[in-house]
Amino acid sequence: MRRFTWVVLGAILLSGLAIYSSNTVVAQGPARQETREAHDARMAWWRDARFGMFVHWGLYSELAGDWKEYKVNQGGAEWIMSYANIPRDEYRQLAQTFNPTGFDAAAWVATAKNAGCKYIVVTSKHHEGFSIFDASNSKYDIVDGTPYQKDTLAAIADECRKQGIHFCTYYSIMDWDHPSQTKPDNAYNPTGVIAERKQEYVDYMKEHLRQLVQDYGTEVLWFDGEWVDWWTEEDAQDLCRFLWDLNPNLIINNRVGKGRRGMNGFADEGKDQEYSGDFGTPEQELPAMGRPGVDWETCITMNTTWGFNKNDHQWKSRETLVRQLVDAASKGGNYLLNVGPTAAGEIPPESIERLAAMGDWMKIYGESIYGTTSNPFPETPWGRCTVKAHDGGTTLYVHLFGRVEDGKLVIPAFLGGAMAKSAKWVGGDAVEFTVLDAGKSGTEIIVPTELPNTIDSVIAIEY
Ligand code: JFZ
Repeated sequence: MRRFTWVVLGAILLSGLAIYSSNTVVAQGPARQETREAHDARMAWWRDARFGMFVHWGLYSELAGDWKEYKVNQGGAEWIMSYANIPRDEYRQLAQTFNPTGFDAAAWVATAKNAGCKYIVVTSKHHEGFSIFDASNSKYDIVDGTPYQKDTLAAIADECRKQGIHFCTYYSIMDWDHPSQTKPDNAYNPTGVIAERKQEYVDYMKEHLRQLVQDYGTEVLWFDGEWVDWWTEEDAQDLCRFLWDLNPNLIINNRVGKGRRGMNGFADEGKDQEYSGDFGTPEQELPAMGRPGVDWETCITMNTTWGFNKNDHQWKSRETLVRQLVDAASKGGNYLLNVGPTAAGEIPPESIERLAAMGDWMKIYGESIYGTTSNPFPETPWGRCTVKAHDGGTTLYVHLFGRVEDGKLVIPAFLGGAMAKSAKWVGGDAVEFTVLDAGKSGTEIIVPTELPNTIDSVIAIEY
């Protein structure tokens, strides 16, 4: 009997230790205690994906940058309600003519998929307050408030599942339409809240979000507009608990909470884990480097606007876009590239062309992006590096953005001086290489002056 008791006590003690040691709290904020292992499992598909398509689409798409005399020449055309100070009642009229007869969910999803995107993030409700899904508690939505009457978000969600791409939604906490929200005199940002009506609005949001999670099956909730003064970190934690009760696998960005400090998208150095959210959200910039242990995704526009703007012709080149994606991956982050469809429901041709070009590149070089981890070297003068560990060893992807001087490239020692076993162009032939000092001094690669790809040529070195 005594022996048995000791065995039981020992077992309890050991399992307690095991739980304690694996019970690292990771970067999803105080609302959730999660072991490193469980957290990694929840984030796995998203980390492997590396490339997503952002869609900004709402009533602002109809204005396309113009309201009477007012013109948005640069920047977010989806802000026109605030910029031009359009009264709520007048803005609401836009719903009556919102009729995207050219909308084709299958085409949108195929465009993303052919570009190499593994997920889509669609605005379900932007700051304007109009829902492009069938909101159960509002008539100001695409089904009940427009001549179109069809649920575009449901169609996109279905197509995503059909075509095998992850369906995710954007949701704005700031709302320029809801009667609980007070408007400052000059414009709508940031709205205040009538104190006695805050709970009513939070419940209103929660019902939207419940629908997005349970009825539409969103896999990521991409919050925004969290900078309104009345929204607190405690509110965010309550909301996260509510959402994770509905779906424990849900991934939530850090704009749900109050940690983010401006466009760099992170909390103050070392503080990310003290705030809600699974990943940091830099906007319109590639961070100089990643943050160890903190997931992140940068969102970028192809011209200067998120919502469609017919006045905006400042398109980034294909080369810039591909290299930004490579840059993000090399720093351990995701790249979320935006399109702003027209009121007719069409993705602009300039965006289609660029996504197609990215797809051409990704079809050959995708293996150097998906499922990779960040660059291991302090400097990469030739371009960028990504890494992929696999069963037989480790692949180092050397991304060349341009010609290599003297045609010789020395890759520094890797994995503590491992020997390179082989080297080849991704999508091509073997590459000549010399292992220096049995790997302790790295690997020398002979690079021809003509590179196989003008945007980014990639050499895969096996270790
Ligand atoms: C926000 C939105 O306002 C914008 O319309 C778009 O949806 C974008 C993806 O997100 O833009 C922001 C958010 C925060 C800052 C700047 C722009 N900020 O903190 O400086």
